[in-house]
Amino acid sequence: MEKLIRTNALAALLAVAGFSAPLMAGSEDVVIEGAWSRAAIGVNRPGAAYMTVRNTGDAPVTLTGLETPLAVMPEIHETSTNAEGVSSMAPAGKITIAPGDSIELAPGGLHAMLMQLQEPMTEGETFVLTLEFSDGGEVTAEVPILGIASRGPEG
Ligand SMILES: [Cu+2]
Repeated sequence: MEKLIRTNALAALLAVAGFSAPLMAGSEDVVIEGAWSRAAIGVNRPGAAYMTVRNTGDAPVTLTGLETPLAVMPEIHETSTNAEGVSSMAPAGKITIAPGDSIELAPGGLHAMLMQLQEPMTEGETFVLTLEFSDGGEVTAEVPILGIASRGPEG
């Protein structure tokens, strides 16, 4: 009994000192690479942003949502093409990225849809896009706005 009490006291001490398992696990190891978006005329049509989201940690992470001052309703979408060759897009829901794995947000596939733009997307400017994860963590990227016909940072 005495030993049990001592063990609990030690555990409490370690917890206070920060040695317990962190509540947030995973999203602090997420890295965003190659973020970009296209300029758009006006704010009536939604914009889109593209990037690679890499999980460099050893625990899976789940992307649950987006936040940006540029758009009222940012959302991860996925474009798919049916048997007739007609493409459409729909919310992609939650996306889990395995340890060491990454997801591509690129034209024709997954993308960050920026609905209800608050201001026009002007070439040469940047905006902040925050990715939200199921562990409560957030990862923020500075997204450059490229030319209206751009196909990515390399052209
Ligand atoms: Cu979309």
